[in-house]
Amino acid sequence: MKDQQLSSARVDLDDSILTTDQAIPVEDTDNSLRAGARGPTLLADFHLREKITRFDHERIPERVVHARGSGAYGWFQPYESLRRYTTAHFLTDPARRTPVFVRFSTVQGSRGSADTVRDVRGFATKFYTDQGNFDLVGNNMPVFFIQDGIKFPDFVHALKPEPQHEMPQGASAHDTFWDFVSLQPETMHHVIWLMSDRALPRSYRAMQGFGVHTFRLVNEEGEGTFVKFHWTPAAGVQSLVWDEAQKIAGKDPDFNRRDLWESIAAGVFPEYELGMQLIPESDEFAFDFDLLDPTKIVPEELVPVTPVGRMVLDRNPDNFFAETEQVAFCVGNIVPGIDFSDDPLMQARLFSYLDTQLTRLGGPNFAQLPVNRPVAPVRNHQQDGFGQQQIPTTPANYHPNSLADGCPRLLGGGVGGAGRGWVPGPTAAFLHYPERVKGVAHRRRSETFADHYSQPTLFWNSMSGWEKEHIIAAYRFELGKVDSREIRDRAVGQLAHIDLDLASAVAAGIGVAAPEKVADNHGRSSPALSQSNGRLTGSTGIAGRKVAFLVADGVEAPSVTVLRDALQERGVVGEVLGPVGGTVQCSEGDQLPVTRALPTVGSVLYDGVVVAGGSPACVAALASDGYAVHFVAEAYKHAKPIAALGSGTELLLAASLPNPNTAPGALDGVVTHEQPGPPAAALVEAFVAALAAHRHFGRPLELVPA
Ligand code: HDD
Repeated sequence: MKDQQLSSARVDLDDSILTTDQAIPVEDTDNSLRAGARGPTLLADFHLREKITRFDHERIPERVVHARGSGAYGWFQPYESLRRYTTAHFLTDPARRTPVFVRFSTVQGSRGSADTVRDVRGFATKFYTDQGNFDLVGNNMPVFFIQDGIKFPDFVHALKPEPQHEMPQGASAHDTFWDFVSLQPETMHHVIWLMSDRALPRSYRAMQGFGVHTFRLVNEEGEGTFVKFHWTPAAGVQSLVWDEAQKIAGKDPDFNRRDLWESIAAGVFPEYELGMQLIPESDEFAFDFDLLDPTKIVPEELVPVTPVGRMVLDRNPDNFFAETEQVAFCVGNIVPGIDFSDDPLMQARLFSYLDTQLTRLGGPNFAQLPVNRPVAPVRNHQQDGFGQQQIPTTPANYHPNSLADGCPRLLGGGVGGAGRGWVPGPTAAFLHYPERVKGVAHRRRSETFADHYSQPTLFWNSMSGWEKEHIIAAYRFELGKVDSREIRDRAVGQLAHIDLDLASAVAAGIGVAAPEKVADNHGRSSPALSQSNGRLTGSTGIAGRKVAFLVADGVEAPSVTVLRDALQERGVVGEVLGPVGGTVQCSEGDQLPVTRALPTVGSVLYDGVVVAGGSPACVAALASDGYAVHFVAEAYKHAKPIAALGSGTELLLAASLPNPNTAPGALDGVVTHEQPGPPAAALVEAFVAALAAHRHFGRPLELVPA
């Protein structure tokens, strides 16, 4: 190989020396070459020209959707062999760990937009399998807005910032989005998911992922089984509340990105279970919806999710651009043993992803970039193009050939094998599932795709009281930002097909007339869809959560350290917040380091708050500090766990929390320990349990000012 010869000729000078791209050592990179100290700059300065040219060309086009993202490496391992269903090695060998790269993203905003906007989250996984790359390019919601890919440009144009002024950024709360969706009722199911708290994940570690489409698994006998892919986070599914999400967008626009990065750096590895809903081909028409329709779920009560394996993300990328930005997912990247179904949305995606990478990454050789490179060897007759990284040496760049001894040859020998029908066997080349296809060519949608409302109603019926309240508030917020009265009316008219109470509640909040009844609610529900039913609380406890300890001069050190150590043992990060940075004076005489000053943070950046006990001066200082009082009141309003120790309980009074004697539920998720000194073991356990529950919506939150 020529490139091996070249690399053996390489000279390794001191590798700390700054060089040009041509490896010429540089003597000065701070001053351009000038004729005299105050004279003109000379064109001969090749270092200046190269440096500026490289800078001018640093940006590549951002993704047309999902521009804002963060990624991580890890591995996937199946629990046991799925050989009964598939020949894909990464699913059939329980001893094998397959490397993965995952990129999480928002959809609407550009690369610099905030993380915590109301949006769908992308959940794209590249499996580097020994049979080639498999890209499972999914979202954190199990359905999609449209049924046919030909509508994607219309949908995305309507969703993105409006063309005349490029507003709003990272938000669907504007006229064009609601204009489109209210005219296109197939969007209603995904829109109600978007209005739910699923659109506000607390962390990428704490959200589900879905392949959305129905795929096919294919086994050694060539038998197909329909499959829906599910990722379930071991940390449980947790969401922010809307007020909090908006504030975080200002206080820390990188909130989800930072959480992913810091968790992995701290060894709290995001973990997900892969599950499958497996449906025999014979059941293709067993449902009252079409399996090929991507606006539908298969309710778990009809087909349970079978856990099949585990994915752990344990390594941050070294360089954001080289890896997270240049990663190129293509839904057409598929391995033997998995195949597509005829979902018309998927068919358009098969074209779109490869096409988009050509523009984004500047040509056809993007699969040679390190993050995209398969771990399995690549051999073919592709050649040339922008950015070719390899130096092919074969004299025969075509097939068939005799000059290169027929290489690379087809698996199965080419005769009677590949291309001639199904060749059974675990090492077979990729063969498309031999589906029988018959039909008239026409631009029509199947009538089995026509019911746009039953499943949004199913979703609505499955929500708990607080989830419904949040959904109504979200519709009110979004439609409240829509200027056109006609669009608001039409959107409410669509909601009336889902549920009259929902439509009436939204109408009352946005100043449009209550809608007429147009349909009966079918009354069915799918409990698995609710975030509050305990099924999605996860298995890895509270690791990775963040708790604030509020302190001032006079604090009793053990009232911080005992609880903080207990939380740290469970992987929780405890930060000490004081009125100013530096340290606070403890009542015992020592200094306690302050992690951050209160004015630089906010309760929205934490999962829970502990008010430490201390001297009367300590609690007086906190109670007269507007930041501390607001911190506690806001954490309470956002239904977060609160612990108050010793005299710290007085800060709860200063924050005007509802009175437990008159307001039932006022102490939901609030634990107190009135005695001075370190917290008792029972308080520690009670606070850990309150943190594990994540939010406490049993509180009378309507009594707390916004
Ligand atoms: Fe898409 C990116 C998910 C429908 C066209 N899509 C993209 C990403 C995710 C999804 C997670 C970001 C991947 C990354 O991190 O780089 N898209 C989905 C899901 C869909 C879906 C779950 C429906 C089930 N997408 C869809 C359709 C089309 C596209 C119907 C076009 C016909 N999507 C694209 C794209 C993007 C993309 C334009 C933008 C950048 C890229 O591909 O690499 O090709």
